[in-house]
Amino acid sequence: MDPDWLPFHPNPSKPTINLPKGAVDAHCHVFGPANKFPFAPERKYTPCDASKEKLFKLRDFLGFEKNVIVQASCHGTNNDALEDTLLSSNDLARGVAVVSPQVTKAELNRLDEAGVRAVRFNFVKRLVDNTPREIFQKIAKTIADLGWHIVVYLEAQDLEELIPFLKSLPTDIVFDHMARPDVSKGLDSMEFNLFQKLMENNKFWCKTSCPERLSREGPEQNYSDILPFMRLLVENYSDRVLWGTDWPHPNMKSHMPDDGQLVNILDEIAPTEELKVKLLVENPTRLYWDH
Ligand code: 0GY
Repeated sequence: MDPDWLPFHPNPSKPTINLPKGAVDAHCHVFGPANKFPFAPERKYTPCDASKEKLFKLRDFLGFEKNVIVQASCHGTNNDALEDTLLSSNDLARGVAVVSPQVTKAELNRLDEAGVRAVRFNFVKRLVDNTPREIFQKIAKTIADLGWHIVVYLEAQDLEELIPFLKSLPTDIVFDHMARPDVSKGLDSMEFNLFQKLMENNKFWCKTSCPERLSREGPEQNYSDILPFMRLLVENYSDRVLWGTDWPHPNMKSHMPDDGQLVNILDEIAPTEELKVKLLVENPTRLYWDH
């Protein structure tokens, strides 16, 4: 792994809140193990192994029933580790793959059979090389036929330019980590207003996840500066929000979060049982299991 890599928390705390039955951790990853599933040569970072066994153990410990596992950039377009995890999950996991434009129908059908329900388009420059829009368009057309959707990872400052492209895509779109708002600009920034306007359109969903990446205040202050962004989205778009731990928290530099603390934050961003059930059970189930 990279010399400055921060491994995931070795013993997270037990959450003090009870999650609703059927709760889904809708954003997490598996890495390797590298001796079985090598990382991609074109990767921008080399993480520590984060196995399916560790992920499933954490799921049970935190009180989740299911996972949605997102293919991370360090595995490129080789989805073998993801597929292997889905196949050992007992139908308790679904996947978001990353595919090349050369992907065959047979490969897509195999991934679908394993539990993949979406592809991810990554626009974050420190993670991936630029992909031409025509390539994304081509992939989008192919996966739309399977009833899959598209997950996008981008940063707030790139949103405006991407809007026409995102609107042109033929499937529902899920934004990772609320399209990474800049917390220092506050709730009323041009970018966050634009994002909310986009969320008025039923085609768009978002994950109200990753306080540890977006907060400037950090864990000592319970990430309190980013929580109003999350709560606003959960309350205003309660039928199209998802939540995930982001375990094993790739590329964290400031600190490694305690996953139990992240779960407890759900009480702040989805303060009623009804909101929690939508965020953690109904919405991810509709998007990933009822298809
Ligand atoms: C995340 C965030 C990150 C990494 C990736 O694909 C990835 O490598 O998604 C990041 O570094 O911000 O969602 O895990």
